[in-house]
Amino acid sequence: MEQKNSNSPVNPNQNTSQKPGGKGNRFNVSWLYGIIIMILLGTYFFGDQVAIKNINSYPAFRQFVEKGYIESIEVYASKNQVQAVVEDSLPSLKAVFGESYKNFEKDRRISVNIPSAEKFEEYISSTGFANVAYKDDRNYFEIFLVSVLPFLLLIAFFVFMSRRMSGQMGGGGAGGIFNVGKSKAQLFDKGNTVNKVTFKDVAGLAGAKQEIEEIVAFLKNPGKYTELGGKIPKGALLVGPPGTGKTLLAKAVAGEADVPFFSMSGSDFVEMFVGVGASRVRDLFRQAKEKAPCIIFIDEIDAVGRARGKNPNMGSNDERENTLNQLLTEMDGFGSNSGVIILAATNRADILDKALLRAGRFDRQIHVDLPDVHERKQIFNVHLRPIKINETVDVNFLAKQTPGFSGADIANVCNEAALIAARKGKSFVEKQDFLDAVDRIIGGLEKKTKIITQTEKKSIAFHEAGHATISWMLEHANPLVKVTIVPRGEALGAAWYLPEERQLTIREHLLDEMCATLGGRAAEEVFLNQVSTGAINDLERVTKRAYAMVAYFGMSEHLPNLSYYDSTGHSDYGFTKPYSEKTAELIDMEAKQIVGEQYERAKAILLQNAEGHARLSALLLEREVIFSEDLEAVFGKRPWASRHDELILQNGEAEEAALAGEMRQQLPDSPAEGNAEEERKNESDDKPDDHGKAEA
Ligand code: NHX
Ligand code: ZN
Repeated sequence: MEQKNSNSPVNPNQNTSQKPGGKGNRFNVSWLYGIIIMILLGTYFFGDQVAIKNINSYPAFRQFVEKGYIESIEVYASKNQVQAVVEDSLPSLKAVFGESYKNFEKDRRISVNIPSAEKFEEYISSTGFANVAYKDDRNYFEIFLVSVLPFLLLIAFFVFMSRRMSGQMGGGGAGGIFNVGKSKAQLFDKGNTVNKVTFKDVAGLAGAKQEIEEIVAFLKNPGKYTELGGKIPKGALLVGPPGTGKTLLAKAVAGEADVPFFSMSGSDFVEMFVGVGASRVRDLFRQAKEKAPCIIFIDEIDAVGRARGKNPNMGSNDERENTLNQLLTEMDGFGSNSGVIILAATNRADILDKALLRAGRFDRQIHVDLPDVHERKQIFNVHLRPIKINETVDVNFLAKQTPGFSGADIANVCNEAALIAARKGKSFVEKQDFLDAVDRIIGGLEKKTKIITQTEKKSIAFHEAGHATISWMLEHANPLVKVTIVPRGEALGAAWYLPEERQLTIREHLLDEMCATLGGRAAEEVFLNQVSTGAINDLERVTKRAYAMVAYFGMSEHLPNLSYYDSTGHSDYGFTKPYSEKTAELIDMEAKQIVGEQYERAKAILLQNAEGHARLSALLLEREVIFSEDLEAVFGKRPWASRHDELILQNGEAEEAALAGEMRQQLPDSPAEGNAEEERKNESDDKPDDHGKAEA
């Protein structure tokens, strides 16, 4: 299994932007309102239902009054009701409440309906009963509830909805269906210090940082450049694979230059309404010009910037093209000294419309590559800061174990390692947790519970041992780390390599790797006399490699030095291939021949090392995981120096010493600040900065 990118967008600094008046706040308030309303309603409906006995008969009540059982009376004219308190004496209580008088002893209230308030007044004054109170009991609360509350609720609902809509649209108060044409750009203003990112927060990316520092210089001091008649560049394109920190870099520019920062995604321009994209572009630039000097950042610009089709009737996307045209005009439209600089990020510069890339638009391309081993170390240092590690963790080792990982992947490794350690109940994150995290990210989840028969297990072990044997025997195959027959992700077993980060790949590398990849299937055939479907992934990779060698790299016998690779992206090829049918057949033949040769080679190597392969398989079946030390014990030391060894030879001991020095710094009790300081110094030592001199 080879190291590959899982492009997981995990960067602690990247996505922490918060809109003003964030969601959490509003939710609390609306909960509060809800609770208050519930309490009010509750007290209204259940509040005064304390035991009041209703006397259904008005004559009976008159009897009570006349017999002197009643202490006081309250008249509720609007309800045509009377409430009375019964005298606190046993005979009165018994007479009024009957046998259950004990329940009413505390609150001796009764109520009765009366024909009308006037009639009752007449009657009561005739009896001479004095303790009567007339209550104006028009229930204001009830009136309010019936007449005003519905309107209030309605209004509150509308306010809530419109606020929520504008919240979704980002700041600026734009929102609702009437504002589709407004730009959705999110504005990070100068004063915002909470999410401020500076170059210090960006580890690695030394080259890109240097180029982008120039843009900061333009923004900070435009006069210096314009005085000599130069023009400030309008835009820069950040190009690089996912997760390498393009957004982070753009934020750092804004943070360093201390200017407002408009951020939006290319797909934000597109909406279901026609013409919206173009008007959003216009609105964005209008807003930006008001805030100049400032930065506009458009993420994933390929969503709008893809090359416009040549055939206007077929396969073209009018809406997107209109948006792109508007973007092009806006970039041309304002003077270059207006102080708006546009940064855009993409992972595919080749498919962008050429008009976007010409001088005066995105005239600079800044390549943000996957980090090399040194940069990975710096990135690890950043992400390890919040993690409690112990002395078993060595940053250099981690950096070496993670070729092909992006910054986001490294952040993911650190987080995953912490989670694994926590699951095991450790108080520190250890080296093994990091290794497990790397394995998990490359290979997926371990599935120890998969049910596998002994025969299947044997096939798996033979297959993996085949990979291991051949990659050990071939000079240019990737160095092996370990071989496992523990199911993980989709695979039942895997041979783990540490790909060398070479800059150039020669034919021998390709062939040896293909041979090693075919070793699994070859071992099944040679030693078990059967083949399984399990090799599908191996075969897919080999086939693609073979076709690439023939059609792209010009490395085959009958089609030498011809490449049908198309880097322009104008693949009107889609249907028509750039070569004849005859060539197509030839490509097929050549690819078939290359794969066939390597398969035969793999079988031959396995037959020569049958004994070693058998020992490896047995070891695998016994232990499930074997490491390169075990292979060394079986086959003896590999006689070839790895690329890493070569680099160390080349650079002498200086590098090793430097690495050792930084290792010390990584111990948890050393202050993090000093650590970062040291790092920056090392960086500038490595790469003498000749641009800086010219500017000063
Ligand atoms: C299946 N899986 O699909 C079972 C569960 C030949 C011993 N019935 O070549 O595990 O057969 O050297 C990425 C990586 C599919 C994607 C591996 C998608 C493997 C792996 C099929 C070992 N190791 N094959 C290998 C394997 C399989 C598969 C993959 C993938 C086997 C082989 C998978
Ligand atoms: Zn395999």
